[in-house]
Amino acid sequence: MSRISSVRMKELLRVYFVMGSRNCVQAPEDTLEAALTGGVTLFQFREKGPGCLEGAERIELARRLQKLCREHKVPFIVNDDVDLALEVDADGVHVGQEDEEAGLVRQRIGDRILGISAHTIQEAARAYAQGADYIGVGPIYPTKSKDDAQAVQGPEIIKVMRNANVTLPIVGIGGITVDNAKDVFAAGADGIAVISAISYAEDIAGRVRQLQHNFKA
Ligand code: TZP
Ligand code: MG
Repeated sequence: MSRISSVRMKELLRVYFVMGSRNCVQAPEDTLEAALTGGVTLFQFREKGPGCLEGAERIELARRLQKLCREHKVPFIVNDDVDLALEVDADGVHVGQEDEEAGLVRQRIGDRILGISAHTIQEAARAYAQGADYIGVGPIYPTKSKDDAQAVQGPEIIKVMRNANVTLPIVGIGGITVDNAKDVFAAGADGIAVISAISYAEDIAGRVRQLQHNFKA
């Protein structure tokens, strides 16, 4: 195995679905299956917040969701839990600035995909040095899905990073909807990472297709 190429990483980021059992109306398996059918390009298992699953239940849910991803040939990323990622042999890990030190995470996960949250040009530069394959930038817009989210920065922060020669693949996150997704791409993002606009949609597959339409090759 070798590190993922930047070109391939950018393709995978296009419509990145992030979800845990707390973000779903239906069973998480049904929510993810519909999103995969709609064409999400990457999935992150983010089992966080009050009432989230722990221990064996958490691992079992991860395995069931990973199986669905494999059937659809979509890589499976684990949020902020390197032990779980290694236990299930996930395709990658995403860590925030307050999580396990990203340089150490890179050493532990080898060539698996490493995503790092970055809010400033400095954090983006450090993420590159730590071995990030992509950075997650946000919240771009106000979000109800993360209690401890940092300040909203708008799509401009992505433009600022691009103007500062941040060349890493970038995915915007936070409050992204069908209506504002095109502004995130226009600012220089390679993709959009979405929880609620997908997980709470009545027609999940249809919503994913609508989000896909904002990408102009
Ligand atoms: N990180 C920054 S904002 C956010 C995360 C995990 C939540 C995004 O959820 P939503 O529902 O798409 O706003
Ligand atoms: Mg985190």
